[in-house]
Amino acid sequence: MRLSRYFLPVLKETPAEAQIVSHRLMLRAGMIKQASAGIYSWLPLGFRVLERIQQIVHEEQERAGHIPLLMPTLQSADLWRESGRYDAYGEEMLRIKDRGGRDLLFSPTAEELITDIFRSYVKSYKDLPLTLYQIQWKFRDEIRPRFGVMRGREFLMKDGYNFDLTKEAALHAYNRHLVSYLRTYERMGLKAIPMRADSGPIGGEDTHEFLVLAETGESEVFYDSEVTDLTFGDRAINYDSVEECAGVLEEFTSRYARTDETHDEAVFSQIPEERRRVARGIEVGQIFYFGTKYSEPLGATVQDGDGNKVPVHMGSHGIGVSRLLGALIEANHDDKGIIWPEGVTPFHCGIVNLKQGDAAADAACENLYDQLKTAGLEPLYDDRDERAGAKFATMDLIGLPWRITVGPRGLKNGVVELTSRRTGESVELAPEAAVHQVVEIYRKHP
Ligand code: P5A
Repeated sequence: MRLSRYFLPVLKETPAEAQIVSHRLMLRAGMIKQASAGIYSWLPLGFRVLERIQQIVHEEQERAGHIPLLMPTLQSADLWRESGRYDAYGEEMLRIKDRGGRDLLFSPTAEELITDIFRSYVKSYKDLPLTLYQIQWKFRDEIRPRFGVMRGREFLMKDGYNFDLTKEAALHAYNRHLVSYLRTYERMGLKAIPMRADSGPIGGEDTHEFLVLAETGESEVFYDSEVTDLTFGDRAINYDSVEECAGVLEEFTSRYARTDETHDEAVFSQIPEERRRVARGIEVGQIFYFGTKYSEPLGATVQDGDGNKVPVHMGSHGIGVSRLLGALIEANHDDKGIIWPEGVTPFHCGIVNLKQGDAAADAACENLYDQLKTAGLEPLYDDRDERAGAKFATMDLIGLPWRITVGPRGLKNGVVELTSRRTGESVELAPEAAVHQVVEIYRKHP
Protein backbone atom coordinates (compact mmCIF):
# COMPACT_ATOMS: atom_id res chain seq x y z
CA MET A 1 0.00 0.00 0.00
CA ARG A 2 1.17 3.50 -0.84
CA LEU A 3 0.41 5.92 1.94
CA SER A 4 -0.40 8.69 -0.54
CA ARG A 5 -3.34 6.59 -1.76
CA TYR A 6 -4.38 5.12 1.58
CA PHE A 7 -6.95 6.39 4.07
CA LEU A 8 -5.10 6.90 7.33
CA PRO A 9 -6.67 9.80 9.23
CA VAL A 10 -4.12 10.17 12.06
CA LEU A 11 -4.80 12.76 14.74
CA LYS A 12 -2.15 15.14 16.07
CA GLU A 13 -4.05 16.01 19.22
CA THR A 14 -4.68 13.52 21.99
CA PRO A 15 -8.44 12.95 22.10
CA ALA A 16 -9.76 14.22 25.41
CA GLU A 17 -12.46 11.55 25.79
CA ALA A 18 -10.02 8.62 25.85
CA GLN A 19 -8.97 7.57 29.35
CA ILE A 20 -6.57 4.74 28.60
CA VAL A 21 -3.60 4.51 26.31
CA SER A 22 -4.98 1.88 23.91
CA HIS A 23 -8.11 3.93 23.28
CA ARG A 24 -6.05 7.10 22.74
CA LEU A 25 -3.67 5.37 20.34
CA MET A 26 -6.44 3.69 18.36
CA LEU A 27 -8.09 7.08 17.81
CA ARG A 28 -4.80 8.86 17.07
CA ALA A 29 -3.63 6.16 14.65
CA GLY A 30 -6.89 6.43 12.70
CA MET A 31 -7.99 2.88 13.49
CA ILE A 32 -11.50 3.49 14.80
CA LYS A 33 -14.10 6.21 14.98
CA GLN A 34 -16.88 6.24 17.51
CA ALA A 35 -20.29 6.08 15.82
CA SER A 36 -22.25 6.27 19.08
CA ALA A 37 -21.58 5.22 22.68
CA GLY A 38 -19.77 1.88 22.64
CA ILE A 39 -20.23 1.48 18.86
CA TYR A 40 -17.35 2.01 16.45
CA SER A 41 -16.55 2.19 12.77
CA TRP A 42 -13.41 0.28 11.90
CA LEU A 43 -11.26 2.51 9.72
CA PRO A 44 -8.91 0.78 7.25
CA LEU A 45 -5.92 0.39 9.60
CA GLY A 46 -8.03 -0.93 12.49
CA PHE A 47 -9.94 -3.18 10.13
CA ARG A 48 -6.67 -4.74 8.94
CA VAL A 49 -5.64 -5.71 12.47
CA LEU A 50 -9.14 -6.99 13.19
CA GLU A 51 -8.85 -9.21 10.12
CA ARG A 52 -5.42 -10.52 11.09
CA ILE A 53 -6.71 -11.43 14.54
CA GLN A 54 -9.68 -13.21 13.00
CA GLN A 55 -7.38 -15.13 10.67
CA ILE A 56 -5.32 -16.44 13.60
CA VAL A 57 -8.49 -17.38 15.47
CA HIS A 58 -9.82 -19.28 12.44
CA GLU A 59 -6.56 -21.13 11.86
CA GLU A 60 -6.28 -22.26 15.46
CA GLN A 61 -9.94 -23.27 15.65
CA GLU A 62 -9.68 -25.34 12.52
CA ARG A 63 -6.46 -26.89 13.80
CA ALA A 64 -8.41 -28.05 16.86
CA GLY A 65 -11.07 -29.60 14.61
CA HIS A 66 -13.77 -26.98 15.16
CA ILE A 67 -16.09 -26.05 12.30
CA PRO A 68 -16.91 -22.46 11.28
CA LEU A 69 -20.42 -21.27 10.43
CA LEU A 70 -22.30 -17.98 10.62
CA MET A 71 -25.49 -17.21 12.51
CA PRO A 72 -27.57 -14.02 12.34
CA THR A 73 -27.15 -11.12 14.75
CA LEU A 74 -30.93 -10.66 15.02
CA GLN A 75 -32.69 -13.55 16.69
CA SER A 76 -36.25 -14.41 17.57
CA ALA A 77 -37.20 -13.90 21.21
CA ASP A 78 -39.20 -17.15 21.15
CA LEU A 79 -36.10 -19.29 21.22
CA TRP A 80 -34.81 -17.38 24.21
CA ARG A 81 -38.17 -17.84 25.96
CA GLU A 82 -37.71 -21.60 25.54
CA SER A 83 -34.44 -21.52 27.44
CA GLY A 84 -35.78 -19.08 30.03
CA ARG A 85 -33.08 -16.50 29.27
CA TYR A 86 -35.31 -13.92 27.54
CA ASP A 87 -36.39 -12.52 30.88
CA ALA A 88 -33.33 -13.59 32.86
CA TYR A 89 -30.81 -11.75 30.66
CA GLY A 90 -32.00 -8.33 31.82
CA GLU A 91 -31.18 -4.83 30.61
CA GLU A 92 -28.04 -5.82 28.72
CA MET A 93 -30.14 -7.43 25.99
CA LEU A 94 -31.17 -5.11 23.17
CA ARG A 95 -34.80 -5.92 22.36
CA ILE A 96 -36.30 -4.97 19.01
CA LYS A 97 -39.78 -5.26 17.46
CA ASP A 98 -40.23 -5.85 13.76
CA ARG A 99 -43.11 -4.32 11.73
CA GLY A 100 -45.31 -7.30 12.52
CA GLY A 101 -44.89 -6.67 16.25
CA ARG A 102 -42.70 -9.77 16.71
CA ASP A 103 -40.03 -9.64 19.39
CA LEU A 104 -36.46 -9.86 18.16
CA LEU A 105 -33.18 -9.29 19.93
CA PHE A 106 -29.63 -8.48 18.92
CA SER A 107 -27.66 -11.54 19.98
CA PRO A 108 -25.45 -11.00 23.07
CA THR A 109 -24.33 -14.66 22.69
CA ALA A 110 -25.75 -17.62 20.77
CA GLU A 111 -26.23 -20.73 22.94
CA GLU A 112 -29.96 -20.87 22.05
CA LEU A 113 -29.59 -20.47 18.30
CA ILE A 114 -26.80 -23.01 17.95
CA THR A 115 -28.76 -25.49 20.08
CA ASP A 116 -31.73 -25.00 17.75
CA ILE A 117 -29.53 -25.76 14.73
CA PHE A 118 -28.19 -28.84 16.48
CA ARG A 119 -31.59 -30.22 17.48
CA SER A 120 -32.90 -29.77 13.93
CA TYR A 121 -30.31 -32.04 12.35
CA VAL A 122 -28.40 -34.21 14.77
CA LYS A 123 -30.16 -37.28 16.14
CA SER A 124 -27.47 -39.86 16.85
CA TYR A 125 -24.43 -40.11 19.11
CA LYS A 126 -22.57 -41.27 16.02
CA ASP A 127 -22.49 -37.65 14.80
CA LEU A 128 -20.68 -36.56 17.96
CA PRO A 129 -18.40 -34.99 19.03
CA LEU A 130 -19.21 -31.74 17.27
CA THR A 131 -17.92 -28.21 17.84
CA LEU A 132 -19.27 -25.34 15.76
CA TYR A 133 -18.10 -21.76 16.00
CA GLN A 134 -18.52 -18.35 14.42
CA ILE A 135 -16.93 -14.94 14.51
CA GLN A 136 -19.85 -12.54 14.63
CA TRP A 137 -20.90 -9.17 16.04
CA LYS A 138 -22.60 -9.18 19.40
CA PHE A 139 -24.50 -6.48 21.21
CA ARG A 140 -24.65 -5.98 24.98
CA ASP A 141 -26.22 -2.80 26.24
CA GLU A 142 -23.50 -2.24 28.85
CA ILE A 143 -24.34 0.44 31.46
CA ARG A 144 -20.86 1.88 31.14
CA PRO A 145 -19.36 1.29 27.72
CA ARG A 146 -15.82 2.64 28.02
CA PHE A 147 -12.17 2.40 27.05
CA GLY A 148 -13.02 2.25 23.34
CA VAL A 149 -13.26 -1.26 21.93
CA MET A 150 -12.33 -2.71 25.30
CA ARG A 151 -15.86 -2.50 26.68
CA GLY A 152 -18.05 -1.81 23.70
CA ARG A 153 -21.76 -2.31 23.27
CA GLU A 154 -21.31 -3.74 19.79
CA PHE A 155 -18.25 -5.98 19.71
CA LEU A 156 -16.81 -8.85 17.69
CA MET A 157 -16.66 -12.23 19.40
CA LYS A 158 -15.54 -15.66 18.41
CA ASP A 159 -18.14 -17.94 19.98
CA GLY A 160 -17.87 -21.69 19.84
CA TYR A 161 -20.18 -24.42 21.10
CA ASN A 162 -19.40 -28.08 21.72
CA PHE A 163 -21.91 -30.96 21.67
CA ASP A 164 -20.91 -34.23 23.31
CA LEU A 165 -22.57 -37.43 24.47
CA THR A 166 -21.13 -37.50 27.98
CA LYS A 167 -19.83 -35.14 30.59
CA GLU A 168 -16.34 -36.64 30.16
CA ALA A 169 -16.38 -35.98 26.43
CA ALA A 170 -17.59 -32.42 26.98
CA LEU A 171 -14.79 -31.83 29.50
CA HIS A 172 -12.33 -32.97 26.85
CA ALA A 173 -13.83 -30.32 24.56
CA TYR A 174 -13.30 -27.81 27.39
CA ASN A 175 -9.66 -28.80 27.71
CA ARG A 176 -9.18 -28.76 23.95
CA HIS A 177 -10.48 -25.19 23.87
CA LEU A 178 -8.13 -24.20 26.64
CA VAL A 179 -5.17 -25.52 24.65
CA SER A 180 -6.30 -23.89 21.39
CA TYR A 181 -6.77 -20.57 23.19
CA LEU A 182 -3.28 -20.71 24.67
CA ARG A 183 -1.91 -21.17 21.16
CA THR A 184 -4.14 -18.45 19.73
CA TYR A 185 -3.05 -15.74 22.17
CA GLU A 186 0.60 -16.70 21.97
CA ARG A 187 0.54 -16.42 18.18
CA MET A 188 -0.67 -12.85 18.64
CA GLY A 189 2.29 -12.16 20.91
CA LEU A 190 0.11 -11.98 24.03
CA LYS A 191 0.43 -13.69 27.37
CA ALA A 192 -3.10 -14.56 28.50
CA ILE A 193 -3.38 -16.48 31.77
CA PRO A 194 -6.29 -18.87 32.39
CA MET A 195 -7.92 -18.07 35.73
CA ARG A 196 -10.78 -19.69 37.59
CA ALA A 197 -13.80 -17.43 37.20
CA ASP A 198 -17.53 -17.04 37.67
CA SER A 199 -19.91 -18.13 34.90
CA GLY A 200 -22.46 -15.27 35.10
CA PRO A 201 -25.47 -15.46 32.75
CA ILE A 202 -23.93 -18.21 30.57
CA GLY A 203 -24.14 -20.73 33.42
CA GLY A 204 -22.32 -23.84 34.61
CA GLU A 205 -19.73 -24.61 37.26
CA ASP A 206 -16.55 -25.05 35.24
CA THR A 207 -15.23 -21.88 33.74
CA HIS A 208 -11.92 -20.15 33.13
CA GLU A 209 -11.28 -16.64 31.94
CA PHE A 210 -8.12 -15.73 30.00
CA LEU A 211 -6.56 -12.58 31.36
CA VAL A 212 -3.89 -10.28 29.99
CA LEU A 213 -2.21 -8.53 32.88
CA ALA A 214 -2.49 -4.74 32.55
CA GLU A 215 -2.88 -1.89 35.01
CA THR A 216 -5.88 -0.64 33.07
CA GLY A 217 -7.63 -4.03 33.23
CA GLU A 218 -11.16 -4.03 34.58
CA SER A 219 -10.81 -7.23 36.61
CA GLU A 220 -8.91 -7.62 39.86
CA VAL A 221 -6.93 -10.88 39.81
CA PHE A 222 -5.02 -12.93 42.35
CA TYR A 223 -2.34 -15.40 41.32
CA ASP A 224 0.79 -17.33 42.10
CA SER A 225 3.65 -15.60 40.21
CA GLU A 226 4.71 -19.00 38.83
CA VAL A 227 1.79 -18.90 36.38
CA THR A 228 3.42 -16.06 34.47
CA ASP A 229 6.42 -18.28 33.65
CA LEU A 230 4.33 -20.79 31.69
CA THR A 231 4.30 -20.71 27.90
CA PHE A 232 2.80 -23.17 25.47
CA GLY A 233 5.32 -22.49 22.72
CA ASP A 234 5.27 -24.45 19.50
CA ARG A 235 4.93 -27.90 21.04
CA ALA A 236 2.95 -30.41 19.02
CA ILE A 237 -0.38 -31.41 20.49
CA ASN A 238 -2.84 -34.08 19.46
CA TYR A 239 -6.19 -32.42 20.01
CA ASP A 240 -7.94 -35.80 19.94
CA SER A 241 -5.91 -37.06 22.86
CA VAL A 242 -7.82 -36.80 26.13
CA GLU A 243 -4.61 -37.28 28.13
CA GLU A 244 -2.58 -34.66 26.27
CA CYS A 245 -5.25 -31.96 26.54
CA ALA A 246 -5.93 -32.78 30.19
CA GLY A 247 -2.19 -32.60 30.83
CA VAL A 248 -2.01 -29.07 29.45
CA LEU A 249 -5.04 -28.03 31.52
CA GLU A 250 -3.37 -29.43 34.62
CA GLU A 251 -0.10 -27.66 33.83
CA PHE A 252 -1.74 -24.29 33.23
CA THR A 253 -4.45 -24.29 35.89
CA SER A 254 -3.11 -26.17 38.90
CA ARG A 255 -1.46 -23.10 40.44
CA TYR A 256 -3.57 -20.44 42.09
CA ALA A 257 -4.98 -17.92 39.57
CA ARG A 258 -8.44 -16.49 40.13
CA THR A 259 -10.57 -13.47 39.38
CA ASP A 260 -12.05 -11.54 42.30
CA GLU A 261 -15.37 -13.40 41.92
CA THR A 262 -13.81 -16.73 42.87
CA HIS A 263 -10.91 -15.49 44.99
CA ASP A 264 -10.43 -17.35 48.29
CA GLU A 265 -8.14 -15.51 50.68
CA ALA A 266 -7.65 -18.58 52.88
CA VAL A 267 -6.28 -20.65 49.99
CA PHE A 268 -4.32 -17.72 48.57
CA SER A 269 -2.56 -17.05 51.86
CA GLN A 270 -1.01 -20.52 51.77
CA ILE A 271 1.12 -19.56 48.77
CA PRO A 272 4.58 -18.34 49.84
CA GLU A 273 4.29 -14.58 50.25
CA GLU A 274 6.93 -13.66 47.69
CA ARG A 275 4.91 -15.46 44.99
CA ARG A 276 1.53 -13.91 45.83
CA ARG A 277 0.36 -11.33 43.31
CA VAL A 278 -2.66 -9.03 43.26
CA ALA A 279 -3.00 -7.23 39.94
CA ARG A 280 -5.41 -6.17 37.25
CA GLY A 281 -6.23 -7.94 34.00
CA ILE A 282 -8.13 -7.65 30.72
CA GLU A 283 -10.45 -10.57 30.02
CA VAL A 284 -9.79 -11.63 26.43
CA GLY A 285 -11.66 -14.93 26.51
CA GLN A 286 -13.70 -17.35 28.57
CA ILE A 287 -14.54 -21.04 28.34
CA PHE A 288 -17.53 -22.77 29.93
CA TYR A 289 -18.88 -26.24 30.59
CA PHE A 290 -22.58 -26.12 31.45
CA GLY A 291 -23.76 -29.65 30.70
CA THR A 292 -27.43 -29.84 29.74
CA LYS A 293 -28.48 -26.31 30.72
CA TYR A 294 -29.63 -25.53 27.15
CA SER A 295 -30.03 -28.98 25.64
CA GLU A 296 -32.65 -30.02 28.20
CA PRO A 297 -35.12 -27.12 27.88
CA LEU A 298 -34.62 -26.95 24.09
CA GLY A 299 -34.85 -30.72 23.62
CA ALA A 300 -31.44 -31.20 21.99
CA THR A 301 -31.19 -34.97 22.43
CA VAL A 302 -29.43 -37.79 20.63
CA GLN A 303 -29.84 -41.55 20.70
CA ASP A 304 -27.04 -43.13 22.69
CA GLY A 305 -25.51 -46.58 22.00
CA ASP A 306 -28.41 -48.31 23.82
CA GLY A 307 -31.08 -46.47 21.83
CA ASN A 308 -32.00 -44.10 24.69
CA LYS A 309 -32.70 -40.43 23.97
CA VAL A 310 -30.35 -38.33 26.07
CA PRO A 311 -29.71 -34.56 26.20
CA VAL A 312 -26.25 -33.62 24.92
CA HIS A 313 -23.56 -32.13 27.14
CA MET A 314 -22.46 -28.71 26.04
CA GLY A 315 -20.06 -25.91 26.68
CA SER A 316 -19.38 -22.56 25.04
CA HIS A 317 -16.16 -20.72 24.47
CA GLY A 318 -15.58 -17.08 23.63
CA ILE A 319 -12.74 -14.86 22.45
CA GLY A 320 -13.13 -11.08 22.59
CA VAL A 321 -11.85 -10.45 19.06
CA SER A 322 -12.37 -6.66 18.97
CA ARG A 323 -11.34 -6.27 22.62
CA LEU A 324 -8.06 -7.98 21.72
CA LEU A 325 -6.94 -4.88 19.80
CA GLY A 326 -7.18 -2.86 23.00
CA ALA A 327 -5.42 -5.56 25.03
CA LEU A 328 -2.64 -5.88 22.44
CA ILE A 329 -1.98 -2.14 22.50
CA GLU A 330 -2.10 -1.95 26.30
CA ALA A 331 0.61 -4.62 26.31
CA ASN A 332 2.65 -3.23 23.38
CA HIS A 333 3.25 0.52 23.19
CA ASP A 334 5.64 3.29 24.21
CA ASP A 335 5.30 7.07 24.42
CA LYS A 336 5.56 7.39 20.62
CA GLY A 337 2.79 4.97 19.78
CA ILE A 338 1.83 1.37 19.15
CA ILE A 339 4.35 -1.48 18.74
CA TRP A 340 2.56 -4.32 16.93
CA PRO A 341 3.75 -7.87 17.50
CA GLU A 342 4.67 -9.42 14.13
CA GLY A 343 1.76 -11.85 14.33
CA VAL A 344 -0.94 -9.16 14.07
CA THR A 345 0.68 -6.12 12.49
CA PRO A 346 -1.50 -4.34 9.90
CA PHE A 347 1.46 -4.04 7.48
CA HIS A 348 4.64 -6.06 7.76
CA CYS A 349 7.13 -3.32 7.05
CA GLY A 350 7.14 0.43 6.53
CA ILE A 351 9.23 2.08 3.83
CA VAL A 352 10.17 5.69 4.47
CA ASN A 353 11.49 7.74 1.59
CA LEU A 354 13.53 10.59 3.09
CA LYS A 355 13.56 12.56 -0.14
CA GLN A 356 10.49 12.07 -2.27
CA GLY A 357 11.22 13.21 -5.81
CA ASP A 358 14.90 12.25 -5.69
CA ALA A 359 15.29 9.85 -8.61
CA ALA A 360 17.60 7.40 -6.82
CA ALA A 361 15.56 7.37 -3.58
CA ASP A 362 12.27 6.96 -5.43
CA ALA A 363 13.63 4.10 -7.54
CA ALA A 364 15.13 2.31 -4.51
CA CYS A 365 11.83 2.59 -2.61
CA GLU A 366 9.84 1.27 -5.57
CA ASN A 367 12.25 -1.65 -5.77
CA LEU A 368 11.97 -2.48 -2.07
CA TYR A 369 8.20 -2.19 -2.30
CA ASP A 370 8.04 -4.61 -5.23
CA GLN A 371 10.45 -7.08 -3.68
CA LEU A 372 8.59 -7.21 -0.36
CA LYS A 373 5.31 -7.73 -2.19
CA THR A 374 6.81 -10.42 -4.39
CA ALA A 375 7.93 -12.19 -1.20
CA GLY A 376 4.29 -12.27 -0.09
CA LEU A 377 4.53 -9.44 2.45
CA GLU A 378 2.44 -6.29 2.72
CA PRO A 379 4.61 -3.17 2.94
CA LEU A 380 3.35 0.34 3.64
CA TYR A 381 5.35 2.83 1.58
CA ASP A 382 5.28 6.41 2.85
CA ASP A 383 5.59 8.11 -0.54
CA ARG A 384 4.10 11.42 0.60
CA ASP A 385 5.91 14.67 0.01
CA GLU A 386 6.42 15.26 3.74
CA ARG A 387 9.27 16.07 6.11
CA ALA A 388 11.25 13.06 7.36
CA GLY A 389 10.24 13.88 10.95
CA ALA A 390 6.54 13.72 10.11
CA LYS A 391 7.02 10.40 8.31
CA PHE A 392 8.86 8.89 11.27
CA ALA A 393 6.21 10.15 13.70
CA THR A 394 3.45 8.51 11.65
CA MET A 395 5.36 5.21 11.41
CA ASP A 396 6.08 5.22 15.15
CA LEU A 397 2.44 6.00 15.95
CA ILE A 398 0.95 3.22 13.82
CA GLY A 399 3.57 0.82 15.14
CA LEU A 400 4.75 -1.35 12.25
CA PRO A 401 7.43 -3.59 13.78
CA TRP A 402 9.99 -2.97 10.99
CA ARG A 403 10.88 0.09 8.96
CA ILE A 404 13.25 0.53 6.05
CA THR A 405 14.50 4.09 5.64
CA VAL A 406 15.82 5.17 2.26
CA GLY A 407 17.71 8.39 1.56
CA PRO A 408 20.05 9.74 -1.12
CA ARG A 409 23.02 9.83 1.26
CA GLY A 410 22.78 6.15 2.26
CA LEU A 411 22.15 5.10 -1.32
CA LYS A 412 25.45 6.69 -2.36
CA ASN A 413 27.10 4.10 -0.07
CA GLY A 414 24.75 1.39 -1.30
CA VAL A 415 22.80 1.09 1.96
CA VAL A 416 19.37 1.61 3.49
CA GLU A 417 18.50 1.46 7.18
CA LEU A 418 16.45 -1.31 8.80
CA THR A 419 14.93 -0.29 12.16
CA SER A 420 13.13 -2.28 14.81
CA ARG A 421 10.18 -0.37 16.24
CA ARG A 422 10.46 -2.28 19.52
CA THR A 423 14.15 -1.70 20.30
CA GLY A 424 14.73 1.37 18.16
CA GLU A 425 17.93 -0.25 16.90
CA SER A 426 18.96 0.31 13.29
CA VAL A 427 21.34 -1.48 10.97
CA GLU A 428 22.65 -0.33 7.62
CA LEU A 429 22.32 -2.92 4.88
CA ALA A 430 22.22 -3.27 1.15
CA PRO A 431 18.57 -3.02 0.04
CA GLU A 432 18.41 -6.72 -0.96
CA ALA A 433 19.81 -7.73 2.43
CA ALA A 434 17.18 -5.63 4.21
CA VAL A 435 14.41 -7.35 2.24
CA HIS A 436 15.96 -10.73 2.99
CA GLN A 437 16.09 -9.98 6.72
CA VAL A 438 12.45 -8.85 6.86
CA VAL A 439 11.34 -11.92 4.92
CA GLU A 440 13.27 -14.16 7.35
CA ILE A 441 11.65 -12.49 10.36
CA TYR A 442 8.16 -13.15 9.02
CA ARG A 443 8.94 -16.73 8.08
CA LYS A 444 8.72 -17.37 11.83
CA HIS A 445 5.29 -15.70 12.04
CA PRO A 446 3.15 -17.45 9.42
C1 P5A B 1 -18.84 -17.97 25.34
C2 P5A B 1 -19.10 -17.82 23.87
C3 P5A B 1 -19.84 -15.88 26.32
O1 P5A B 1 -20.62 -15.07 25.89
N1 P5A B 1 -21.09 -17.53 25.07
C4 P5A B 1 -20.58 -17.72 23.74
C5 P5A B 1 -20.02 -17.35 26.02
N2 P5A B 1 -18.79 -15.58 27.08
S1 P5A B 1 -18.38 -14.11 27.57
O2 P5A B 1 -17.31 -14.28 28.49
O3 P5A B 1 -19.52 -13.42 28.07
O4 P5A B 1 -17.85 -13.33 26.34
C6 P5A B 1 -16.74 -13.83 25.62
C7 P5A B 1 -15.68 -12.76 25.47
O5 P5A B 1 -16.20 -11.62 24.78
C8 P5A B 1 -15.54 -10.45 25.21
N3 P5A B 1 -16.52 -9.43 25.63
C9 P5A B 1 -16.48 -8.15 25.24
N4 P5A B 1 -15.64 -7.48 24.41
C10 P5A B 1 -15.87 -6.17 24.22
N5 P5A B 1 -16.88 -5.49 24.80
C11 P5A B 1 -17.75 -6.11 25.62
N6 P5A B 1 -18.77 -5.43 26.16
C12 P5A B 1 -17.57 -7.51 25.88
N7 P5A B 1 -18.22 -8.43 26.63
C13 P5A B 1 -17.57 -9.60 26.47
C14 P5A B 1 -14.63 -10.84 26.37
O6 P5A B 1 -13.31 -10.99 25.90
C15 P5A B 1 -15.19 -12.18 26.78
O7 P5A B 1 -14.21 -13.02 27.37
